Amino acid sequence: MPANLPPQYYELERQFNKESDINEKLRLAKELLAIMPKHKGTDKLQADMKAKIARLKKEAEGGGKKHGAHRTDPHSHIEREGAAQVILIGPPNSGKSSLLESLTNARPMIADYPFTTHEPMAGMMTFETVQIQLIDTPPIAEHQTPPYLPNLVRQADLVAVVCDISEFDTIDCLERLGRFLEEKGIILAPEEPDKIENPRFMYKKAIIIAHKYLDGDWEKTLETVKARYPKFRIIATTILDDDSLNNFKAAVFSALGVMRVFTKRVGHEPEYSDPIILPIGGTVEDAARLLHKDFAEKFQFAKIWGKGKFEGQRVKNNFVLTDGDIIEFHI
Ligand SMILES: Nc1nc2c(ncn2[C@@H]2O[C@H](COP(=O)(O)OP(=O)(O)O)[C@@H](O)[C@H]2O)c(=O)[nH]1
Ligand SMILES: [Mg+2]
Repeated sequence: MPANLPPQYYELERQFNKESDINEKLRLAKELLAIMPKHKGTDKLQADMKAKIARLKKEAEGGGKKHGAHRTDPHSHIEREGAAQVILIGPPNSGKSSLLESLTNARPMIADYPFTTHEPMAGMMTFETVQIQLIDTPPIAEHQTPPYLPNLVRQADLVAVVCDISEFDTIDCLERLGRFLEEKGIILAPEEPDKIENPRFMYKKAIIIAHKYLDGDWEKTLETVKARYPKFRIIATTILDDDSLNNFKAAVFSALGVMRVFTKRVGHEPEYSDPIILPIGGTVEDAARLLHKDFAEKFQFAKIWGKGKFEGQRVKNNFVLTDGDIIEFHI
């Protein structure tokens, strides 16, 4: 009985055979199984693919390594620190490392020639007492992109695409980058969709950093970028202007879709230096759970101070918080 596989199966299989990163290979194997038509003619293929997936899973977890091949690259995961992880990606020389250096305590290599950055590097950026992790990466460029890069993009909470608007080929660079990620199953989007239309793709929220503004023919290029990507948040930055760097921080915070809630103990001032960070729309109970996993069951009620509330208003678990609220738990 013929297998009758759809054309995209063969395309995906080609990618699967080429791929050397173990986690990416595992993902592609799962996709291959998912799009395989399920009937008698594919019984054997399905069984083979399930066996492959089991083997790859073992390898990815570090066991069952064969011939020393397909080892997971140590760069394919960076431990998240702070409230969120934001990855800076872009073509060579666009200014990713310079942004990391200007915005965090990290000290990456910076030079006016491409491919200075060989490894990802993380640093912590502070926005109004919120700690956000930034990751600088090697460039995305034809045949030179490190195989672990798509994995890092998948794991990040937000993608900041850094392009150089003092150059003439900004749009080409952005389009190439989009195509590269799409081939790896990632679609950069201005917002993550509520409903996934095609499970083959992972949608990642992204903002565009129009870097090196005030240089070259930047005004014209910025307009072109805005016209080409009308739905995306676009922030013009240069390391030479602190206001633009502050705009970057504010835009990242806003794009993350999170809010800060400050806690206070009864009879004490609020603790402004260490807010609880939770998704917009989060409730009193969510905040309690983030404070400690058992805490949500323990407290009787909470009091809230903030915009549009009575001072010290008494609220229940399901009360929806807003950015900047102060909360006092009563046990
Ligand atoms: N004019 C200008 N040059 C910049 C700016 N940011 C970085 N550069 C320069 O651009 C070059 C590439 O920077 P780098 O951070 O290494 O880019 P990366 O390859 O994307 O990491 C270096 O010569 C930097 O000094 C900026 O805001 N304005
Ligand atoms: Mg660099």
